[in-house]
Amino acid sequence: METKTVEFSNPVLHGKLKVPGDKSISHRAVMLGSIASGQTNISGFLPGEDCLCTIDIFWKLGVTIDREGDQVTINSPGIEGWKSPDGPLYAGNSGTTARLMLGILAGSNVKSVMTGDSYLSKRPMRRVIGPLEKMGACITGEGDADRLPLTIVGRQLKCIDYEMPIASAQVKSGILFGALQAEGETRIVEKSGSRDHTERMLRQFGAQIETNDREIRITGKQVLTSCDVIVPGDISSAAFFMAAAAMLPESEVSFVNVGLNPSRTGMIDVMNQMGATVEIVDQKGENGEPYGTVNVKSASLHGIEIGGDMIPRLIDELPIIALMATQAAGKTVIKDAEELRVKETDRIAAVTSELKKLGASVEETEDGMIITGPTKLSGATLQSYGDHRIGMMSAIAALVAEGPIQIEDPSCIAVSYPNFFDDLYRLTGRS
Ligand code: SPQ
Repeated sequence: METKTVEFSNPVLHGKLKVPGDKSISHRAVMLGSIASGQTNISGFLPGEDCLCTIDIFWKLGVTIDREGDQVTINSPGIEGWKSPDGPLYAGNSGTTARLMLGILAGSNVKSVMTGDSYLSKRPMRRVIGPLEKMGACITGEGDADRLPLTIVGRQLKCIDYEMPIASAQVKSGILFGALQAEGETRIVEKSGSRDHTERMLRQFGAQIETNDREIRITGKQVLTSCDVIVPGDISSAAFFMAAAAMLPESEVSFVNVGLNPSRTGMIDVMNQMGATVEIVDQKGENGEPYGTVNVKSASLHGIEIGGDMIPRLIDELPIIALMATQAAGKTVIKDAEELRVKETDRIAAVTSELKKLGASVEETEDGMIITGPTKLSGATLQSYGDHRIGMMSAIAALVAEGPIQIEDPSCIAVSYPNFFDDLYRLTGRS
């Protein structure tokens, strides 16, 4: 197994950072651009492994997609013109690809088999298959069809009235994609507001969709109109360097072109509550996805409680928030975050175990963690668990630890942030 050693001596972070495109938005742009007939141009696309899997799947369905760096051109015959693929559709490590594609394929007229890597094949799929079955979907697999591989026989779906038992943008989006092809009006009531990129982008592609607090209504059989999509930088990727800049004395980093969709900015709110100096200096793009520049300066941090409706707004940032909490004075309590247990790995168990190896005071709870700080961290060998967010948390830990950190299996970081180490070394003045 590949191991990477990361070590710094009194690092300071300085400069400007333009993080790669938002992963959630990049997936959805390829999906909606392939459902619509005609040409869709995407700029700022994330060329990470997860999103490349999504592109590959649409190639297999008969959509022409050209990519040069972060520019993607889609020429699609529209969902009606797709063909059944010759082989399996491989979603790699990407839960977003698998769960959203289940909704799309269920209402298409193709037959396909969805597969994934060993990590994705352990993640639950019934959460999206359940409501899709109520719409008439035909999705089969081993046992109760909760895991990949799954066979999807596309057919005419009908609308549904669905109250979501969990706060999940993937489940909501899977249902919305099914509803787009279904007969009648679908109504979804969210448990807690999750990221709304699908709703925003459906509007951009000309669909009628009504949202009112936690209720969403969409009528099926709508024809989408292809368009141009601009993908802002991923705040979940920026979060690693935002936390680093806050923790390291004398640091100051300006994050340009970073996505500021309110359903994703929990990290900024939590950093402010912890005493960090975070400032949004401009904000643009109100109609599609808001984005702007965020400045972060080092500050002395203190512990807080994070739970409830805040959780879906920062779910992917919790590993780096946990690391930041080891450097904050007092107790940080993370609760209501049991969804972390079904990510690329069980992120509650993984974060607790790896932070303990560094000497942090962390207690695992059923739905989160309790971290007491500040603690001086020391070097150690850390596992990534094949999870990009645990890999990046481990690399950022090297900025605050005394002694080297060896990261086992760091290649998973390419799933969402292919140039992560280049940016890390550039901001610390080592490039
Ligand atoms: O795609 P994947 O593997 O599920 O990615 C993760 C991540 O950390 O990048 C989660 F593991 O992000 C999810 C996120 O946690 C992406 C996502 C989306 O694009 O809709 C929504 C969230 O998942 P969920 O289950 O809460 O809907």
